[in-house]
Amino acid sequence: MMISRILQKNSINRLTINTINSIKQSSSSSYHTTSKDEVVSMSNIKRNDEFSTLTNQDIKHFKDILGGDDSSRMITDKDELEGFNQDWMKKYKGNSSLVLKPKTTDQVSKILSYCNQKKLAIVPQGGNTGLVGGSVPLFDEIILSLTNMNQIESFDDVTGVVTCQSGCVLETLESYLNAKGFTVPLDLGAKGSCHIGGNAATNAGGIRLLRYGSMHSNVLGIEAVLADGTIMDCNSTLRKDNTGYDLKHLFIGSEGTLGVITKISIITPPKPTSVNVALLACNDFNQIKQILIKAKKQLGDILSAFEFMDRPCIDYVLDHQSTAKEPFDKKSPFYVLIETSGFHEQHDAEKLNAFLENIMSEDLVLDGSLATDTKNISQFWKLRETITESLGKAGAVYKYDLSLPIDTFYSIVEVMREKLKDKAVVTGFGHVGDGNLHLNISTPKQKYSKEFLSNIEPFVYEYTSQQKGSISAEHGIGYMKTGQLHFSKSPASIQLMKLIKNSMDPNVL
Ligand code: 2HG
Ligand code: ZN
Repeated sequence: MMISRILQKNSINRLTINTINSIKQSSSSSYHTTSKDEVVSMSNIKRNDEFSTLTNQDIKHFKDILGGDDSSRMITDKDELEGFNQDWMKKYKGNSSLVLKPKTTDQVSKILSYCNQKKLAIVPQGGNTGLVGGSVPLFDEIILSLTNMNQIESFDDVTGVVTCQSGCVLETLESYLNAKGFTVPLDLGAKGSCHIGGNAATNAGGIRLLRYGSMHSNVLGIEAVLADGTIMDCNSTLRKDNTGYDLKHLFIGSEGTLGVITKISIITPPKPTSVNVALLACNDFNQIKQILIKAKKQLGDILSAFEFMDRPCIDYVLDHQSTAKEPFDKKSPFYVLIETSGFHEQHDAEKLNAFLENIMSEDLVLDGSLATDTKNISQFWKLRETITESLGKAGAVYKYDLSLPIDTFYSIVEVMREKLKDKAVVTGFGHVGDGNLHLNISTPKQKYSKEFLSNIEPFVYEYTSQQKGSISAEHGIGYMKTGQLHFSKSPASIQLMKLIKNSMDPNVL
């Protein structure tokens, strides 16, 4: 029935759970910048007419499965469909006429089994916060929203393992765990909207990866429904289980191409009780590199985030966030945000202070400020976490999420500045502690344009490939990078992925 955009570019039919990764969506902020056109016209791929078109009889069948057709179970209203058909950047847009909102794994299984038999294309959708067009239809695929699958099922305070349905919002899960003295080992700007199932499906990274590792390290079990409706129960809560292939890992980061994740078990750590954040101003990227080396050695186990942003990022935040403040008296080319989290206030503070004194004495920073209380900590984080939203408010942004070697980490930003001159504002920020650069090329007050895109692609991908980096560090492939996988994966790897995909979803056309 379904086909992955990763593996076969020219097909519409896919089983793609939301590419959820970033963009905080709080009720007070809106991400929808005005009047952007789709950067990628859908005309270069054709709807495959071997797939069926939805009929009233199909809708009736779904109504029977879901136990009714009120808007909490399915959506057919044109206006309501709008938000499901397009991504938050208004960059990718489909034309679905039906959203299904199951509540149980059994309902998901019945829906997929029916779609498989009838050759109806389907796209799973979580919080729809992705950045690569992975969670919206390309054509008229049915949207399978996981929103109603939001129950937290169990928590074990000895092992720290929490089990929940995949549509649980990350922030809701975090609040639930905080009340028990635990925390989700994942934190993203999009936590207010993204779903834990989407986080797993896209192997979301975020700001805690440095401390706790990726979803591959923290997910113990997954229940997923395959394209033919088979319920695959890999939802173990065991820390150790060495019986054959560890199949849950197939679903993590597969962006829904192999199945719809319906349930998940995650091992969660105790919530740190002492948190400090330092904001530093630096003159060049080499200083950031030296500070990172020292932070790893001197802060060790209390280091929980190491983020950087260049000056243009700060300018965008100050322009678009009314409560953001210039952090220091003098502007600097670079800023580093270091977070420590631990359980011994005095010990953690001493460690951090010794580290800060050391980097100051070695002239690695121009200025610095330390926040130990919640209000100031969140002010510092705001400077980092609202960059994406602020860039989005300015106009069309071309986003590249790259893993690069630390020695050449920032060069691509400089190369692109040189290449584009005054045609765009080139910014760099991201999870430098994890070797992950977010290269954002902003064209204020402009719409997405294919012509402009040709100044950037395939150059950025070729450059990344030459550096032996990754063209997608954490945002996934989605629609955006379907044809670019070869820049980061060998032909043999792509071939094996196709084999896996085809064996799990034989209706690939
Ligand atoms: C972040 O780290 C997100 O803030 C978004 O991954 C990055 O907007 C981006 O390019
Ligand atoms: Zn990121």
